[in-house]
Amino acid sequence: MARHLITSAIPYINGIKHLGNLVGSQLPADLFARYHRARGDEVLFLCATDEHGTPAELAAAKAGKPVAEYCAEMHEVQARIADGFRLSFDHFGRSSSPQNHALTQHFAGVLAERGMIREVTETQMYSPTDGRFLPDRYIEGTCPNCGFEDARGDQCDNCTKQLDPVELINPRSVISGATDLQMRETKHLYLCQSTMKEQLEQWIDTREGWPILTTSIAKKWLNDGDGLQDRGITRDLDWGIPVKKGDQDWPGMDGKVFYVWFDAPIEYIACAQEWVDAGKGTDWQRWWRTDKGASDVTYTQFMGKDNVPFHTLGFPATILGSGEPWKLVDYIKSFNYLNYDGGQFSTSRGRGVFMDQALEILPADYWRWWLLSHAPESSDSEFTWENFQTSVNKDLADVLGNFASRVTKFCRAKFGEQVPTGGSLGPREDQLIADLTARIREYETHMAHAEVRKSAAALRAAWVLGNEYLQEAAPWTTFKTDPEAAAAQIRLALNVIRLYAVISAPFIPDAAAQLLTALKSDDDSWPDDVAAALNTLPAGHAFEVPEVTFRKITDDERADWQTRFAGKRD
Ligand code: B3M
Ligand code: ZN
Repeated sequence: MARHLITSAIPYINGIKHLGNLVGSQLPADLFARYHRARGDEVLFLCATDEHGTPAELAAAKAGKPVAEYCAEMHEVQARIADGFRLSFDHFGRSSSPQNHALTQHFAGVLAERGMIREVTETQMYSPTDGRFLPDRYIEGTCPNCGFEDARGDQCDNCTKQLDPVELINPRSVISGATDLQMRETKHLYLCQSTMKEQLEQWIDTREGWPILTTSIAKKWLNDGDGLQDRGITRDLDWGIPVKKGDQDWPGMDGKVFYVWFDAPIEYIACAQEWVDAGKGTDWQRWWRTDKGASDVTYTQFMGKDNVPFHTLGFPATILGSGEPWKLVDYIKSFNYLNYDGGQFSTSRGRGVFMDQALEILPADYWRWWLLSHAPESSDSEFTWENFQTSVNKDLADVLGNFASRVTKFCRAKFGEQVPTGGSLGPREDQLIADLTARIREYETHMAHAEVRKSAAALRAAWVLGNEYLQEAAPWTTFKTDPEAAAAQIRLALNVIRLYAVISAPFIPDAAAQLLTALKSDDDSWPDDVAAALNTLPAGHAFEVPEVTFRKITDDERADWQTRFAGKRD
């Protein structure tokens, strides 16, 4: 049995994500996980919340809550919404878990022992009033470039210039507003990834079939400017994983924590430990340690393009640098951005649809279908309400939903609510079976390569075949002259509905389950042999006409939603 380890980039804890975030990692990862489970493969699908770093501290301060409490609450919120979208994580962990603390400190200890970490003394802004060093985002002041008064230490939001906090005019502490800031010396740790340039380059060059988006970003970081830089892996924050060498204190590192991008990918591993500790699994090492059975695992990561450098260089540097037998990623699937209605999604301005809002207005499957069938793979893509309305109404309501509804209703009217008996299949039916087989094999090929849009197109094409068949065979006409032949056509069509439910489940799990329930079938085995699969429901098998599987989106709704999500979230 093939074994697939699948991870989605772990979303930041501060706030609810928008649909662009969803389609950039969690949703396609879920599609892939569901598909492999449906094929009978063994799957471990992991995700978590990314809980450290300045954004978490700042968001908690804004919410007026202790950061640990804020993170615990937001984790629950994100878990509930993920559930609403039917994201089928085997475990949804937390990067602040004790498991990740221990593992991150372990990696730092091993890397230090192997000479992969150096200590660097730097000068940094210190606030006597706050009694701490201030990270870039904790300092604001006037932009030297445009005069904007609330420029952040790392960047001016007004003119977008990247800044160093020392360049700010009249710098002040974001925490207390104190202006008596001083430059003081402090020590930080750097991961010596520059020494691993050749090893990383060689590894990337030998990956086969990786998306161009992934390798081109990795190569750019390897070779641009001065090439791969050593990376600071510590920060002056209260919230985070305390800097230690394994379980030993690290002299001179009191009060410092690891940089969020050092510990976040390690959570992919820690999450598997959390999964075991939560009683959901028994052995995490056979997924993660090549000396403990993980060498036959295929590991696929899903993420947005901005996360690629950390996964092609940063995390592999941690893994390879440790010299320990950890499983390295086999395939990195990355995505471009999804734009929103002529602009960008904006969390700060509340522009676009956020995950909680999406579920308030329509069931998960509508969103899943649109997002996946328009996934920003080869380039950025755009969400427009017109396009959303058209796709849902056409693909889901007119094609798939309508097929299921026409066939079952016709059967009920003429033969009753059971699969009709009699008649036999002719050349037209053989052709349908052959065409479906071709589409399904195509779908499998695209899925195997995590080609999301192409998989959606193949699936849609399979749905269309059913409608075309129905149109041509016209059982309602056949019935008048040859009821036996119509019975055979409808028997096949009912089986096609079941087949659609099975192959569509990775995209639209709720609708698929609803169709199987209506057909009173619990056989969701994959149609390796399509002809055989179309004999699953025998003559005489009882079924029910399903409730409306997909309803249409009206023009009024479309116009209403367009206005509602144009700006400021209420
Ligand atoms: N939290 C960034 C993001 O959500 C970051 C991903 C971490 S993956 C280890 O886009
Ligand atoms: Zn500026």
